[in-house]
Amino acid sequence: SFSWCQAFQDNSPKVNQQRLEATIFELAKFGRNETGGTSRVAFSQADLEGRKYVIELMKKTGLEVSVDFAGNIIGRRKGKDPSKKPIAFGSHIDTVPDGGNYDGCVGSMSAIEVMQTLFDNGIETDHPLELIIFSNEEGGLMGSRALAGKLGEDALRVVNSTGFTMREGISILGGDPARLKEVERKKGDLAAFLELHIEQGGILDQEKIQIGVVEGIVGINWWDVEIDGFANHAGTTPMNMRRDALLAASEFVIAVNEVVNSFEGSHVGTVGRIKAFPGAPNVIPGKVVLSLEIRDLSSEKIAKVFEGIKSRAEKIAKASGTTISFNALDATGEPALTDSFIKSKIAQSAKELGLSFKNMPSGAGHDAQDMAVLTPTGMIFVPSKGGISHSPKEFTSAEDMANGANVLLRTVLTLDRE
Ligand code: HGY
Ligand code: MN
Ligand code: MN
Ligand code: MN
Repeated sequence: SFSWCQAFQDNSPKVNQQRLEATIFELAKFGRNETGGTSRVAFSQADLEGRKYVIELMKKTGLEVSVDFAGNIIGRRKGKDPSKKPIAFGSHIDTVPDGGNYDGCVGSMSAIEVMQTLFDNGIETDHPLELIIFSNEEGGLMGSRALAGKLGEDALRVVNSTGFTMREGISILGGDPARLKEVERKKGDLAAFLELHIEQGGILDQEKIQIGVVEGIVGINWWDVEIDGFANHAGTTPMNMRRDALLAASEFVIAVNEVVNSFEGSHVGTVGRIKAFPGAPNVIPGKVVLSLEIRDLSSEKIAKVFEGIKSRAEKIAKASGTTISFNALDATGEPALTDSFIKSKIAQSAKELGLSFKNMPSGAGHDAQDMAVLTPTGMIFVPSKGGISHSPKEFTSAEDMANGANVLLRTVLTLDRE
């Protein structure tokens, strides 16, 4: 076929698969846990050590490396034409608690591998290139929101599982929360942004397709939910005289699932964290705090599902003698579409490399959704075995990673010639 022929004759530079895989394994050592996965939550010691490793690796590829005031690691490479805007690409290396070794890491280490390949082959691009390792992606797209000018006071108060607020975390990473204005990029500052990422779903793996061309990225909304009842003696308070916050919370969790299922569409909703107070076997829980997350490609749909959940919550509160309140967190991304021209260049690159590909949405959030506000943006997906992610069982083969990195490299070089 045409594409096979192209691939056969193609002698463009390729990434080094073994070297890429080795850096993925090396990075996984920072925060490795007994499950074989990684806990490298942003602001943790493991995060700091992983970042140090990545900075050294970036320097070896000839990049000029710095950490911006939001804690993003930035690597710059000069272009032949300094009047051209930089082509940027990258991802994140922080993980969820008990996460895997591939989410964010594949895109980050592949971006470094692309720079190394350019270096090894003595390739100079016309455009300057910029490699970005975004800070605290999992705790609320912190680094990319800072670049997009969306990291306000409310966001800086948001806490991740290390217990640090973003404000504290930024200082821990060597940034400065008082100088975030200075990291903001303007529309048109960059020529393009590209992010390679594992799919985190099972479509590519199931359909045996090598590359996903991302069409859109879901918006995510988070709320802290507080349920207030009355803490009382668990032995002396009769069952019909209780205002048990955890009992109301149990109904709430089920209601979230029912409401989400009652709407047509591919939106999802999750209660992922719950804590009861005071938290003793012989005390009726007087207070519960839990998390609520809703995702969809449409903000209106998210709002509609939330209204449904809120009205169910009112009924539960009334029947249980509790109050249920919602506090919207400023720590998430808006839905975003990728750029159609960049999409076509990713597809073309995959085709020229003889790789199978398909267009698909992203159900996971990504820094790319904030970058899309600033510059034409594209995303490349590679398969996740069994569709597992945010889990130590996350896996992507070295070959699939290298395929993705080669598509990234080729797309960068194609955009550079435009
Ligand atoms: O949660 C997400 O979708 C992303 O992995 N941060
Ligand atoms: Mn993730
Ligand atoms: Mn990710
Ligand atoms: Mn007592």
